[in-house]
Amino acid sequence: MLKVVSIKDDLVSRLLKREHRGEDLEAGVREIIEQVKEYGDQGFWSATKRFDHADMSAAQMQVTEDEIKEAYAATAPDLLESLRLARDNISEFHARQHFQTWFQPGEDGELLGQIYRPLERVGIYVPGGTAAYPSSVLMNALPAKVAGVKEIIMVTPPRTDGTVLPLVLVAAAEAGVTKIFKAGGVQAVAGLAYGTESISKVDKIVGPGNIYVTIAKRLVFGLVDIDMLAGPSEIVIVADEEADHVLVAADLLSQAEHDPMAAAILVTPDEKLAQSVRDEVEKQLAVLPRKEIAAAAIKNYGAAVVTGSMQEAVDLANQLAPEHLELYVKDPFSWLGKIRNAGAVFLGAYASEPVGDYFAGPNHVLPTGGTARFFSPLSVEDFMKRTSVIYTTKEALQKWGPHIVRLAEDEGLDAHARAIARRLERL
Ligand code: HSO
Ligand code: ZN
Repeated sequence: MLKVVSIKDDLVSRLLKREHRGEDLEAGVREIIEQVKEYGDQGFWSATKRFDHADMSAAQMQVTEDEIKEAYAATAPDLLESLRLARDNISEFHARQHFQTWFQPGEDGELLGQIYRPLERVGIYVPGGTAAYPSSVLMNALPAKVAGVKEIIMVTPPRTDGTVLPLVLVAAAEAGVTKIFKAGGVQAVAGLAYGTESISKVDKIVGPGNIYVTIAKRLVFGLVDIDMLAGPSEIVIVADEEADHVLVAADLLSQAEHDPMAAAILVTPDEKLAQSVRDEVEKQLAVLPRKEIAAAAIKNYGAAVVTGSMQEAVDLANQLAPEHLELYVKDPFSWLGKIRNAGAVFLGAYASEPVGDYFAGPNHVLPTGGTARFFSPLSVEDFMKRTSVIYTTKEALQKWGPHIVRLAEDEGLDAHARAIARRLERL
């Protein structure tokens, strides 16, 4: 049952601390990473056998052209059409994300600037089981493609019969993924980070996974880059008396069905709305195929928080810093400027959260667990790196040199100072 509480309730403090770092699981994860690091493919196979219960040879692990063809054949034409339209919207949105290579000449002819270049090779993790989402394949691979990444390697755990969900393969092909390996879990992350005989080492690993995958990403960070540490999905809906309680309940459940630890929170100054949403959630839950997962989420991180005003509701939303924030209110644009922390904001009665999950174009890989305070949605820039450029002329060095010498000597770094001083002597 969705709990209706006041903003002062203890539940609200618990909602504000939704952390899922899993430090207690770290030792076990480290052990698997070490195994792959030390034994390469060999370590990899034994972990795959142990955790995915799939016994495959190296040759069977990489998805073949034939398997992709079979996946297309198994896909209904209208489903393929929807997937392609989603792909086009996502590509178009990401193509608008600007980042700039620039050069600025100075008054003494010096030239300063920065150059953006795509990463060479990236790894995309796609979860298996009930979280194998073709939409996430598009969301992770397309920004990499737009950035100009040459090699996109996807890993995804096989089902026990050694196959992968056909639409996951089709989405990968549609998004331009280069290679697909049927591998998942910590071992797949380690394989991508260290490289094995069959998997090439990548520069960055993106994509959500379970807590073990997330810990593995955190542990290999530095050796490779990672996107962010994704936790269970979250939705916060700020609604006023204008909102339709049936639709609010439906949107809460849309994220609750992802994970028993997903957060689904209504924040409203209207107590009557809170109560009717609570009753409606019960009603809709009863007929939801994934009702067990959704009911667990509602129990763990579900709430309808009643505030004293709209301003107080928006303040709480900022503190919660949710992955998804719906502003289901009279004049959503008048509140937009007041939203400081959210992965994605959905405005108005029609911008239901799944519009963003599947289709509109913005990325659905978003910061969770309050990390929207400092993380941003996955973007093209995540697949690029910057290099600074410095060209100095004689005239510029003449002006800058004495300052550099002074600063270097102060730090006790005489070789630095002399590298400059020797040049100044020659001028
Ligand atoms: N809401 C999830 C993404 C997703 N939803 C995939 C449906 N499929 C995390 O933002
Ligand atoms: Zn979703």
